[in-house]
Amino acid sequence: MIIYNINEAPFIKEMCDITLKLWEKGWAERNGGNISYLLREEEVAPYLDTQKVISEVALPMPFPELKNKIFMVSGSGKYFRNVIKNPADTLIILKISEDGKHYQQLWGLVNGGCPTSELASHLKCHATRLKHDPEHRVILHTHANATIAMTFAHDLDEKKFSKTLWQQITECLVVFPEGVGIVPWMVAGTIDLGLASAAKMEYCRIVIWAHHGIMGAGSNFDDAFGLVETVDKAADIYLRSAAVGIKQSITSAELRALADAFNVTPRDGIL
Ligand code: 2HA
Ligand code: ZN
Repeated sequence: MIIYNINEAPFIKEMCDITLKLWEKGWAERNGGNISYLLREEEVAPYLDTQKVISEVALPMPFPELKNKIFMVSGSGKYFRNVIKNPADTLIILKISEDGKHYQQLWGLVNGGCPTSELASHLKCHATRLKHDPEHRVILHTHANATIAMTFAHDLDEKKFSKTLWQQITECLVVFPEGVGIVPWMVAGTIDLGLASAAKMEYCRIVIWAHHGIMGAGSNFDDAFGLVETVDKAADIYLRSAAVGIKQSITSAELRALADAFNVTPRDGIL
């Protein structure tokens, strides 16, 4: 039974908050970026009749592992800075059908439209992260400035890239000991980009799309956003120091000592 106004729902407020923050960071120009948030039936039910399907649309590929799961997703072409002004116009709540081949619209996109063009990437990444982490819930893609810039200036070998990031701020290794995944430049919005990203998410929660942006995964928005902002800050420091000339750095031995002290295991083959 619906008892509350959905605009008051914590998950809507969280989405409004994060989209505005991403825009304020300068990482979500125009319609740049997209987010999807796995919702639990019991948190949606007080606000929405989850059995009432507005429309059913074929997915670009089947996702049987996500059947009956409910996601809130940003709309294609929608601007992050406008989400807070009109969540029902800019977001959609959808459910994956029993056969995993369709999404069922339950709410949102009241003025028409469809979920993000990167839906295949989001769903594939959710499916992959859920295999590794039952608490996983958020996939966030944004056009983080320094991260994008670093993909022009640094070798794209992801092990070298990860090590450079770890060397920028002492705590990076502790925040993302698995390092980052990197996919080469690919056409945006394609299934291939989704499959390549999800393959990286088998072993890390951050995937950098060369010359495009970053994808972060997490159990909540703080978690996913925290990862992305840590990577982007490290990239920013790298660019600043590289611009004036790097004279010294944190060594591999120092990073190993840090890993021991914080009881984290750096991804093999990086240090
Ligand atoms: O939504 O960021 O990658 C626009 C994009 C596509
Ligand atoms: Zn993008």
